[in-house]
Amino acid sequence: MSYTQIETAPRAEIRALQNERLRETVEHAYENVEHYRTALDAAGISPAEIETVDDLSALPLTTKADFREEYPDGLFAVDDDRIRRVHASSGTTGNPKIVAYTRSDLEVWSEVVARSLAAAGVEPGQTVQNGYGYGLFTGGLGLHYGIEELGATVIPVGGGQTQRQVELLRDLESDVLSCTPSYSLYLAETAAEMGIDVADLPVSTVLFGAEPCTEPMREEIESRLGVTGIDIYGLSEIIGPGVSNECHEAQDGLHIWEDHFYPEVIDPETGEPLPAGEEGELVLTSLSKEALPVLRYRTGDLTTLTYDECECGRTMVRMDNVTGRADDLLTVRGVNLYPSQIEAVVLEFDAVAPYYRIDLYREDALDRMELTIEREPGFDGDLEALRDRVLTRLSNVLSFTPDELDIVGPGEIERTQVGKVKRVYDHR
Ligand code: DLL
Repeated sequence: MSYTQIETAPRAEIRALQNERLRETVEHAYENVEHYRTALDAAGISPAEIETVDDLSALPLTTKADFREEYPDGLFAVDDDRIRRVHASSGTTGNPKIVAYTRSDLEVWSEVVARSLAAAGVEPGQTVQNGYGYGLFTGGLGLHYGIEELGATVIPVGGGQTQRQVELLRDLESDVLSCTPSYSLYLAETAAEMGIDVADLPVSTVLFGAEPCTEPMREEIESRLGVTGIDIYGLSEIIGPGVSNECHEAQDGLHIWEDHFYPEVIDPETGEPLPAGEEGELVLTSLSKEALPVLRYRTGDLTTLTYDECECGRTMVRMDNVTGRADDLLTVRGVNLYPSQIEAVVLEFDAVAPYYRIDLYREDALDRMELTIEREPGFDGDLEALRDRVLTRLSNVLSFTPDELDIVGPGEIERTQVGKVKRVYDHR
């Protein structure tokens, strides 16, 4: 069941609403944000020329660098007294991106998160243990208010305190756990150490997001925790979690709540728009934001759009699960590959646990990659033979083998207990 009527509306109705909201958004951004006024003037475009979403590609793209340059509030489009909340997203370099919300923005946010939960199969009256960090990160509070909006009960546990989380999950009998995919596995592992099998607990859904999760990783989560794993996507600059969500009926791509966020996919090299069905960088335009309207924002996330009908009945466009970012691309001795490709290969092996790290070095002007994986606690086979099989498989699938492959014992790869998992350590 969808949460709002618009999710299943005829495409023409969605398109008409997008066009109307786009005109308002462009006008609002141009009138109230100097950055957009300057950018549109420089491109020789007046807001009146943007009549429909088909005209969008004429507008300049907005980047993470623009957010940094306009730190802290240069992109805000309303007076301070209309702002009700601020969040921040810390990148790896430079200033954090500060984002702001009016009362109306917060209402929209709660609604799109409620829609996301409903798409995930969460029902009013159920209980959700929210393990996303509270504070400046959008995950905790973003999920929190959406859970309440849906009419479910929220357990606002936040990140960390894993033993306590396990006890709460057991004692309060939560139906849903929301947290990063890597944390859900860590929680299951901690539970096992406490003598508790999460698969025996009532929790039936993990709503995971904030970091990539490949299909083999999802399968690990589903089998270890005895749950359905549903992917939730979003980013602070656009609103936070709740930009798109998988439906539990199909588990086949994430419906973008496109009456609020208009998606395009571009070629990350040339910036040219790509047709549906082709993979590229996701670009999003907010359609209803007041405090921080965003025009054609380059997310850095790689995906593909499909407008094919979905078995759940929603007519809103779907995006593929994001397993890589344009800037995650590793170039090692001239070979290009994404960490997710390595993850997908190593997790094919039952003997390999869902933890790994990639270390990159440069020695004598040559790149060197060390891959560390972890064996399953129950594995007592021949480690050398396992190494050979993993290396052969990497070579067959990716035409690449790391310079060194270490297989360490259970628990030896450091776990991420709060925030997003880090798997690549580039020492070059
Ligand atoms: O991570 C918002 C969020 C919180 C989403 C909780 C889902 C659940 P930021 O910290 O601004 O916001 O980071 C946004 O994280 O551009 C992606 O690269 C990555 N990301 C978010 N969701 C997913 C996902 C939150 N489901 C950045 N799959 C995005 C893969 C994701 N990557």
